[in-house]
Amino acid sequence: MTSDRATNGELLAAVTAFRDVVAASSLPLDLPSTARAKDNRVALLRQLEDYVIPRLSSIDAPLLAVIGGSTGAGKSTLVNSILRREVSKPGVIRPTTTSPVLIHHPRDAHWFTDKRILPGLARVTGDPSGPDESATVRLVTSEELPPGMALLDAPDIDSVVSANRSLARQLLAAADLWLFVTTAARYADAVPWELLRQASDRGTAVAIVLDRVPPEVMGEVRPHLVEMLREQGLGTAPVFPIPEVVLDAGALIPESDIARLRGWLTDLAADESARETVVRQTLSGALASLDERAEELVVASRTQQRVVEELSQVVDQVYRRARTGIDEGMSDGRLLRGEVLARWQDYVGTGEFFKKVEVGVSRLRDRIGDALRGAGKPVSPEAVDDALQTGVAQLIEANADTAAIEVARTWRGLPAGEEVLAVHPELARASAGFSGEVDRVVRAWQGEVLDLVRTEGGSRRTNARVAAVGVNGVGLLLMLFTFTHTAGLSGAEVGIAGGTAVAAQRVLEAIFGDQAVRSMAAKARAALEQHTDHLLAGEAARFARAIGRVDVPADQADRLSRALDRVQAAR
Ligand SMILES: Nc1nc2c(ncn2[C@@H]2O[C@H](COP(=O)(O)OP(=O)(O)OP(=O)(O)O)[C@@H](O)[C@H]2O)c(=O)[nH]1
Ligand SMILES: [Mg+2]
Repeated sequence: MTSDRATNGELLAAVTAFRDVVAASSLPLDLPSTARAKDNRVALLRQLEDYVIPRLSSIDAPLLAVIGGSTGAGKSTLVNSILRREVSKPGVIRPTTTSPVLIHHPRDAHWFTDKRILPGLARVTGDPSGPDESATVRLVTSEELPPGMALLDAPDIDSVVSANRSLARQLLAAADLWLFVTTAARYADAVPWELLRQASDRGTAVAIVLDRVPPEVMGEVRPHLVEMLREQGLGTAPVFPIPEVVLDAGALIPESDIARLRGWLTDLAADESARETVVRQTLSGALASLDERAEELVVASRTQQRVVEELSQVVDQVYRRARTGIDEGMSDGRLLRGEVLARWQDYVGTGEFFKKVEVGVSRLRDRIGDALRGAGKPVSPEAVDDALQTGVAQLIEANADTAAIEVARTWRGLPAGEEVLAVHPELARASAGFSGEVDRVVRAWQGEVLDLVRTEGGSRRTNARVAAVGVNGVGLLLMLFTFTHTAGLSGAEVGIAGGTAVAAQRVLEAIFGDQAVRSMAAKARAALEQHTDHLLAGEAARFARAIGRVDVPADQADRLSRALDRVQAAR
């Protein structure tokens, strides 16, 4: 095997790099279309770590023959019979073997005491003192077995104990050779055949022990089994029938009945090139099977990536619409109707104020103060402020709530959306603290508008006018004007609210001049939009976080593809 060392080196490097990429990959979404790839990803990783990498790293290590099959098939009895002593306890209590027993020649010990193979299992040696410990492999030496080959007695493949089942599969995946033990009574069972099909798909070397065959059915059972093997692409697998004998507890199968199987195993162990053939067969089968499984993982990664993108796009679109909805609500004059209008009219007094506005700017200047003081009545602008605050907050909350409902509704129709929502049902509404947050932000904005009025006052004359009306009153006018001005509506165009807007505009212009008023309104509006964007971004981020937790790295599929290409090139 020395001639291939350079190739092996490159192949090992490529496979190790591939393993790292597979290990780093994830398929976090529960999609029906990628469920199989998810299972296969784990199996692929196992196969790389338990077989391909250890085998490539030490191509000269002894051949590992794993004895697998259903519980009670007689695996442990067979192993003991081959070795002519009890190395693995057989038993009547099913399942008996719960942790694997690995038997090797004393000279081969160094191959198995380290973690080259089955790194997840702790090594124990010596006779078992108590019950099997989980996650261990018992190492037993035997001179009966030639150097160059090790046997592993595995737990049952179709165990009622699920840990046994998965351990048995892991052990089979680590094998150079599967020695499948079945019985005359059970050879047609489904589970062993499912595993044999996998072995066939992966090109794993397989031999079958047809155990406990009553002599009178031998002529019928054996050809049937051979036929079944052929159908599954395992026509070349040798079959070793062993006749049923009466066995006392712990007794061994007579030498003569086991001789053929023993001979085959010891010949294989002694013949380096035959051993190499078996190892190479299983290794190239395993390497070849990487392609399909890796491709499946690549496709599944792309699918999941696309699904995550689809889900995120919905969030972007819906929240962009919410933003537009809020903008429109702030521009079309609707905020100035209803409660705001009623409070405004309380504030300025109905007919009087508008008459004063109509009189004209020059006279108005002198009368602003009176008008806004409600013709002598002490009226504060706060009631209008409150109404406006409520209106703006409701507009933002309603749009945010609709957006959440809309995203949830659309997600339910998309792959994986339902699952994410099942984990995060709170996403279907605006977040719990949102209303309070909006109130706080809108109030803060109102404070900023007052600051704007104070800083824009500028000249002494302007300051004097502001003072005449009161900062709060001017601030209120600016807010009202802000909600009509920026959409390009003139006061007259906004219907019922028109009077309000015209009044606000005229008074503000009288105080600041029209240029300054426009610039102040633009600033106030920009500030509110910035706050709104921030609030909506926070809401949208909840969805991003929910998918973020199941995010598929964007370049995962490409990285897998490239790593696989390198393995293929080195093979
Ligand atoms: N008569 C007879 N009994 C057998 C033979 N092989 C095994 N047995 C009995 O069948 C029972 C199960 O044998 P085991 O060797 O423990 O079976 P196993 O496949 O290792 O079972 P698990 O470890 O549970 O997977 C024991 O009571 C054995 O004595 C055989 O060839 N003939
Ligand atoms: Mg057993």
